[in-house]
Parts: sequence; structure tokens; C-alpha cells
Amino acid sequence: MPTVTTREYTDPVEAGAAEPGWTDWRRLITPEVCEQYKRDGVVFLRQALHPQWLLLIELGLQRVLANAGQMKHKFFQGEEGEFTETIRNFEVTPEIQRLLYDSPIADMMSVLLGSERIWLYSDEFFVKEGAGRRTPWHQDMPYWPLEGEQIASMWISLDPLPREQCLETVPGSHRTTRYDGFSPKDVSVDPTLPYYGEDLPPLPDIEAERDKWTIAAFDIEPGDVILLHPGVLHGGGPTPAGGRRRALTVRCYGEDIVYAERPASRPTVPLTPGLSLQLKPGDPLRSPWYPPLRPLPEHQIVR
Ligand SMILES: O=C(O)CCC(=O)C(=O)O
Repeated sequence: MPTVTTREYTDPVEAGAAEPGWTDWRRLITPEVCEQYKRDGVVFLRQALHPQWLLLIELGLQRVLANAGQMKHKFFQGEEGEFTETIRNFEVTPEIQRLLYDSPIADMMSVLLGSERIWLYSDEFFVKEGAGRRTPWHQDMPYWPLEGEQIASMWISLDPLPREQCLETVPGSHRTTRYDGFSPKDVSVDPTLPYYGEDLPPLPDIEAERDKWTIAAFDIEPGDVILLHPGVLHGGGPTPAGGRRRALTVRCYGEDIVYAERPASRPTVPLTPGLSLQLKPGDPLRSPWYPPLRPLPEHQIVR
């Protein structure tokens, strides 16, 4: 297990102060889970985040939604229900900073990925209110400016969800084909239409042929998390009228991740102006855009 300079936590299980059903993360990220992550690119952990961290996420979301300066992307506009996405909340939201420096999320990533050093790639809220449409099937790797193995997104829902509304994945798909399709700029565009028109095969219509794919989905409770590799095919379930689905995805990476160019036709998400002027393909992905989380940076150590 890598040693990380981190916050000290009491194990609430040992202290007898655990919420019912809640498990200390050190008991959850086992060698078997790390193996499963490498093989499937997805693992589901029950009750990995203490309610205190969920409260911090909820407060962070309230601030983000009330923050006129934070860009809100509205998907499927004009349709019933609302689908709002906000990205890079960390930079402008003290609650998300506290979450990522103080909670065990980065420690979990460190052990899962086998990397003592952990950086934040981005964090992203996905909020569906009312009858919200599916998030189309896609992979993230085609439009992230990086390559390597030590990378994961943690998908956290503040709301209990049945599996039909949860994040869905195709286990193992991070090790097979990388596809062309899905427009991150406008998710209402048919995801099987070629987006880049360059180097990748077209994304199949997974939703129309669900029985041909092995799809993993979970009934999820607040505190449960899904860890997924950005190369894994994934999509998000819809919400019914009157439904609500507030999710935060935290994306972290470790030492083996390097900068990679993407074709000009495929703008990276989030846009990161200047990165291509600072780094050459194959350089370790180091930039002020990607703050280090572990070891804890000097300015976060309390003495
Ligand atoms: O929550 C969703 O519907 C989409 C999430 C997603 O695409 C991601 O976390 O990468």
C-alpha cells in the first residue's frame, strides 16, 4: 500500500462511531478490488463515503448553483426536466477544496491506482431535475489530453437511485476499442454520429442494442461510489418526472499519466488553453491546471 502524506482519520468503525452500514475505506480498497479495477475498469463500493463528506458535497453544490460566476452547461434545453453540468468546481468552491484535501477520496485513489502521488484532473457535477434524459453512451479518453493507466473517476450520488437511473458501464471496454462519437459540447447530438471524423471507429448504438452488451449498473444509496476508468464505455440513466439525481464525479490521476495531443477537431474537455504550449506529448502531466492532492501540498498541512 503506498504511504501518503494525508489527513489523519479516526476509523469510525473502530471508534464505534460509524453510521449504520458505513465502512472505513481502508477496509474497502482491497488488492482484489485493485485487480478488478485493472481488469474491468469499474468497481462499485458500498458505503465508502461518510455522511459528513456527502454534506460537504451538498453544500458545495448549493454554492456552485448559486454562483453566477460558475458556468452552467444546460443539456437537452427546451425539453421537460433539467440537466445541468458544471465543471472545475474545485477552483471556485471552498467546500469542494475541503472535500478533496480532507476526505479519503484521494487516498482511495492512491491505493486503487498504486500511485503515491495523486493529482486532480477535474471535478464535475451532473444534476438532473424532473424528467431528465439519458446521458448518452461515451468514453472520456478520446477528448482528455492524456494517456496512461493510473486514472479513475469516482461517481458519487447524493440521491438514492435505482439501477435504471444510475451510471451504467460496459466492464472491460477500456481495454478494447476507443470510439469516435458523442459530442461533449452538445450531448443531445446522436452519439453514434462521427464527432471527430478522424482516427477512430464509430461508436455503436449501445442503447438500441443493449442485449448485445454486458452492462453493469447498481441500485445506489448515498455513500456508495462507482470508480470507473475514463476509457470505459459509460452512460447515465434518465430520471422520471419529479425525480432528482445529483451526482459529483471526481477525476484523479497518478504518476504514469502523460500529456497526449488530441486532433484539433476534438477539443479537450474541459478546455485547457495553454497546455499544449507548455507540454510535449509524453511529458508527465504537470500543470497548474491539475492541482496535487497527495501528498498533501505544503499549504494544506496544519501544524
Ligand atoms: O452522471 C451522468 O449521467 C454522467 C456521468 C459521466 O459521464 C461521468 O462521470 O463521466
